[in-house]
Amino acid sequence: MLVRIGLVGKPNVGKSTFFSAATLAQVDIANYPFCTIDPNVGVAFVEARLSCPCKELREKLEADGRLEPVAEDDPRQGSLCDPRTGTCIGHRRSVPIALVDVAGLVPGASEGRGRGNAFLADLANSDVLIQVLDAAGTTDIEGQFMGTEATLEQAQEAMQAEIDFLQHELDAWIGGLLEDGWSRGVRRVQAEGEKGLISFIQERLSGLGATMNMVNQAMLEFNAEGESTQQPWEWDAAVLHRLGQTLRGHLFPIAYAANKFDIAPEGVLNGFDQQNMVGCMADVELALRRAQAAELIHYRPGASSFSLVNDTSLNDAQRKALNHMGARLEAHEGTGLARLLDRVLFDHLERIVVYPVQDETHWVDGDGRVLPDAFVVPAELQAKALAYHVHSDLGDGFIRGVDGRTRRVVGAEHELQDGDVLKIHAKS
Ligand SMILES: Nc1nc2c(ncn2[C@@H]2O[C@H](COP(=O)(O)OP(=O)(O)OP(=O)(O)O)[C@@H](O)[C@H]2O)c(=O)[nH]1
Ligand SMILES: [Mg+2]
Repeated sequence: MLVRIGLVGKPNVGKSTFFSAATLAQVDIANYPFCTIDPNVGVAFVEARLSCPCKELREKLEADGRLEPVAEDDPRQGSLCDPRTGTCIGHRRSVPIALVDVAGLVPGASEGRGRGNAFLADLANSDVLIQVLDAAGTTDIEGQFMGTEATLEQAQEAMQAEIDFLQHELDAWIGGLLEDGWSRGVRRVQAEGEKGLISFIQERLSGLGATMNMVNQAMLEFNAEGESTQQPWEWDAAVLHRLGQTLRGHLFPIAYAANKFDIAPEGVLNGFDQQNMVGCMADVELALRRAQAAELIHYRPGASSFSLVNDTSLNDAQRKALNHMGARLEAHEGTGLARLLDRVLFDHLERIVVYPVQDETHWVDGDGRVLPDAFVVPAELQAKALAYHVHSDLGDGFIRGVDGRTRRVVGAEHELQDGDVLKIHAKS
């Protein structure tokens, strides 16, 4: 199961542009609101933080004299692996994630405005949200162009308003689901105490992907805040709304793409939590990815420069456009998209990349493919749980694992680290 990232935000901020740039899927992009109606789902690739283990394989083979050093013109720049999905070039291994581009959200969606609850349902199964913001401040809260340039202050205020309104919509949505039949439902489980309450809430919110663990965490936080001295079945709408707010933080962690950064006022990110927000130029990324796909340029997503494949094959307009983008790319050290996805996947969601193999010596599968799989899994996943990720039979029959580097035998509960190579032995 791929990690699922939902792109949300008000209309016309560049969600579809971001989606299209990251997935290279063809979708509708237009400078008017509600261009996207049905959600687009696609696969994007994120570069693993650590080098692919095929780097170590190569080093060993070279040291043993069994392999020549990398040739200048090697298109794979030395990579030896054979990825089933994604690519590996210069030992930079890419791993897949699912991106969901949804319709623009307008204030009042939780009461059914715009696409209303259908929109919210599109997001329900996302592991994390990226809210795309208009950092240029040129559109109003419903995505209409205002026809004027924003000052720094106006742009920042508009961004804050966008952040607040998404949170508000999510809170109202969750609060509404809790309110529905609350006192009756909670009374039913009151004999079971706190545990009954937690499972009741989890059931109410299971459609949003709520797990017992998430609800547990949220309740700990809610109780610590001392929000209510009443019994849960007496909680009124206001208390439930506050509970909804606390739950929202656990159900829908949000990172921010401050998009249209190319035309945003200087310093627009100042004052925002920049661990959680990255300036983005989705349309520049899209243009570069397309130019790359058309073999006009060499560009690696995330890079702060690109090179021309063949200068003479370009017309003047293309050359001019590429020069312009090159300058922006350099000034902003990349378009921001790859940086944001990297942070969301590895920092927010604390995922790691691990490499299951069938042969712990040569790091190949049964068909001799070198390091075919790079799995994105939660940090410290246990060896047996990884076996289940590979195949349920492998999990059921798990006997032991073998660390591909140390060759040490590891048990079912062995916790995996980023970049681990693991052989799994199972009863067949
Ligand atoms: N200047 C600038 N314009 C951008 C950027 N990204 C997107 N745009 C433009 O913003 C407009 C809206 O883009 P879309 O991707 O259709 O926006 P959306 O958020 O999907 O809109 P809806 O589907 O209507 O909600 C288009 O004209 C894009 O070309 C960017 O980084 N910089
Ligand atoms: Mg769209």
